[in-house]
Amino acid sequence: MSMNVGDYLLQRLREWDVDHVFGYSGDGINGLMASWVDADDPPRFIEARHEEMAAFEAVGYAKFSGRVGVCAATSGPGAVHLLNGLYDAKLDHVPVVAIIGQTNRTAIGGSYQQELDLHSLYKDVASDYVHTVSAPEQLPNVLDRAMRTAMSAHAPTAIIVPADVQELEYSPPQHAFKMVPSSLGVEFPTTIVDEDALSRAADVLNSGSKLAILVGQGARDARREIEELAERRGAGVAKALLGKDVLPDDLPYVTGAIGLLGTRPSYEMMMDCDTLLIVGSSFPYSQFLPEFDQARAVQIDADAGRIGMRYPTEVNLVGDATATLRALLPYVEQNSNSTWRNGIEQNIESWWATMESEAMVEADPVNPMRIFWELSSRLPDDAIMSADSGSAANWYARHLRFRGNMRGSLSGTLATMGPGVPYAIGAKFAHPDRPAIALVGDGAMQMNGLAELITIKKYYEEWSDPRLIVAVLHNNDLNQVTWEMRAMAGSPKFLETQNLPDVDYALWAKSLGFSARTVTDPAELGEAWDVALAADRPTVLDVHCDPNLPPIPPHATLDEMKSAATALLKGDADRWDVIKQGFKTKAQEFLPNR
Ligand SMILES: Cc1ncc(C[n+]2csc(CCOP(=O)(O)OP(=O)(O)O)c2C)c(N)n1
Repeated sequence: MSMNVGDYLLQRLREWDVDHVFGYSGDGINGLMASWVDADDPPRFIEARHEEMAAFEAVGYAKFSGRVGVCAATSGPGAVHLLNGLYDAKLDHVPVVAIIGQTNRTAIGGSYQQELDLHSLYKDVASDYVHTVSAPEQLPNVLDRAMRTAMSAHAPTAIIVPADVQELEYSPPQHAFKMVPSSLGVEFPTTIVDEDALSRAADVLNSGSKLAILVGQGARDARREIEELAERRGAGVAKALLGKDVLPDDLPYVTGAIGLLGTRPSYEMMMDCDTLLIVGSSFPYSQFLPEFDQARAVQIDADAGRIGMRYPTEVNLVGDATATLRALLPYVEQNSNSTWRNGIEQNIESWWATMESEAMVEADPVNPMRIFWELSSRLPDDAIMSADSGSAANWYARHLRFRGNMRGSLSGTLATMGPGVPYAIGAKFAHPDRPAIALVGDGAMQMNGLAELITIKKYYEEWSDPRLIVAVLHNNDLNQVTWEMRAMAGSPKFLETQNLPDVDYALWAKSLGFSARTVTDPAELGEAWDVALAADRPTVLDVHCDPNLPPIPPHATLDEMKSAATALLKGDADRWDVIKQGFKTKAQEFLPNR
């Protein structure tokens, strides 16, 4: 039976085990969609409300499944809309393949309708691989390379298929001149450096008595090995934001997040350690790592191009995190001195007590930290969390205690607003049997989340576990930036840019048939979470929370404090509430519960 290029493209995706393609229609991909009409799933076409959301869903799917995310969009505007989601993939090193339409070959170069120079447009975002299929014989190779390159470079790649090419009869590459054959699949090596390098690395780690370990998303499969190393050396472990789910927070030596959104125990551990091991992280803020001459350091990373550039490390081991740690462990000596480790454990214990007191500080009406605190103890062991960029990212990083097999992610490097809800949708397609929870500011909700609730409505009945909870931090403020302006620019809140129009998020959710609840009393929060976690459908929790609690890091510099004070003196509309709430919150760090 003859097949056209669109049919073959779907067949090839199926052969690559692609289950879902997140996208949006348009005549640039009409041929492909026509093929979908007759094709059996997989792959299933999942339609978002906007191509940027489709790209975020592909990124969320890839992050939570460990597989390649695939998205599709029409030429011109559809291709433009995908870009922010693809940049999110690029910066967080996530494998995503974008399939994009283009005007017919006969019109290319003719300033035709919806014709853009897609190669120039995608040159940066898909710098690892972007090509146009202009003849059917090219297709297997271009698609297969896009898949393999996305996997090996952990990056977005793109294939452009003009609309008329999608409808051409497919003919495979011949055993002939100027033909490029192709093949499916790829097996990656497990790289480990040689014994001499392992022994040099171990010498560094064995030389100190105060080891700090920093893990990132590249250490995800190495949980057991990191635990063993930390136990043997009496070390503490801090987690970069994208590595929050690498180790559970109930291990007594896990200090939690690091950096601007980080914890005090992580900060203090880095300031006091004498040896440092970085595994699978490219955490960029060196001011949160030890002073450059303070610690002897080793780094393990799969990518030689990104190792040794965040700290003056003595030994850089390029290799798979799990295999390298396994090979390194026999060289690592037992540290019998437990003083360092005991100090870290005490810091962590009092830190969590402080977090609880901060979350319980009275606010007007709800303290946003309490949303996270009440959720934390109720989280099912298999929950998948997403957080949006905004104040939610701070509370996600600091207040959620991960246990069991919990997963979580956010836009770590692009730090774009908008992926909270679509990531959770991607998570549900990756794991329909697990609950997903999106923690999202009202600005992000107005930007993307409200529309994407419609996508949830379209699909949730297919998920074996229909729980997808969206918690909205309803503060009528673009709060994170309001605080950045105060703390960094010494500028008062600019009402014109920072205040948001009031929206009834629960009402909108109810109109879609979801379970929904508006929370204005902190005492109701626990029960609201219980009901949402027991629901037989998606839930929106619209929590009216106080914008005047500063998402100030526990180690805010004196300059930042002075800037914030100056901003308030300059006539910030919320100054008295800010002063009151800021003082009450900060005071918890110094109260006896520490
Ligand atoms: C696409 C995009 N636009 C703007 C920003 C800058 N920005 C970062 S956080 C933020 C405020 C987010 O407000 P909201 O979603 O309401 O959350 P809140 O901080 O108020 O909790 C803004 C404007 C961004 N990161 N991404």
